[in-house]
Amino acid sequence: MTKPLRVLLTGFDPFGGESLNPSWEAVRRLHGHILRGHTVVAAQLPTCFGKSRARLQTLLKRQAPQLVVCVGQAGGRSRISLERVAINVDDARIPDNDGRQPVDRPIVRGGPAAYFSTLPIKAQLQALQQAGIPAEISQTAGTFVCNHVFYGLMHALRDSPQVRGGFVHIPFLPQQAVAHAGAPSLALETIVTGLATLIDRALARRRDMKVQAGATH
Ligand code: PCA
Repeated sequence: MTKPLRVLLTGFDPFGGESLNPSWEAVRRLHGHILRGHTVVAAQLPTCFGKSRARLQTLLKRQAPQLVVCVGQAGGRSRISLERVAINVDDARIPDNDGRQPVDRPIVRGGPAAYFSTLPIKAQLQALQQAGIPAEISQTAGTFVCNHVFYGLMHALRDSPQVRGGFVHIPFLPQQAVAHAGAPSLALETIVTGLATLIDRALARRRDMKVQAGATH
């Protein structure tokens, strides 16, 4: 039997007084979609240090995906942000959804200072721009739960170079921006199309990689 091809796409539950999280609203709309022969599995992570990473580990084991894209809300940003790097520190400005607020704590004791995303972020940026969707490369995913999950993901994938993974931050939805004067927002449909576009680009690159690998043998 051939292995099922899967993309794991995660979003978070609401935090910081919001009634929704655009990351979950967007990823759940892609659940079950087939992209380049891969079934998208959307799952929600709690906005909690520790628990979020544990849930992600379980999902990685259960789904054995070929590609993993974790998505989170970055209120105040105006574009889809393709994160370049995850750093080994938890440093929370506000409590998480369990009331925990770690300060200057390593995520993995003795782990590397940082991991790079293994998503083709420059190719994805280009694809998003060509589709008319505002996007950017971001050099920091912060030090809250999103960076925690991103670092946990890349640590979990460190010995699985065939599985690509990374993190994407998205702006508020327009209905959230109503309560935040001056905050930029993106429509849900734009974000959903953006995520599908960047997943498609990453899967196209996987095929390129395989063709290249095949050519050298
Ligand atoms: N954004 C937070 C955590 C959950 C989310 O959606 C962050 O940027 O860390």
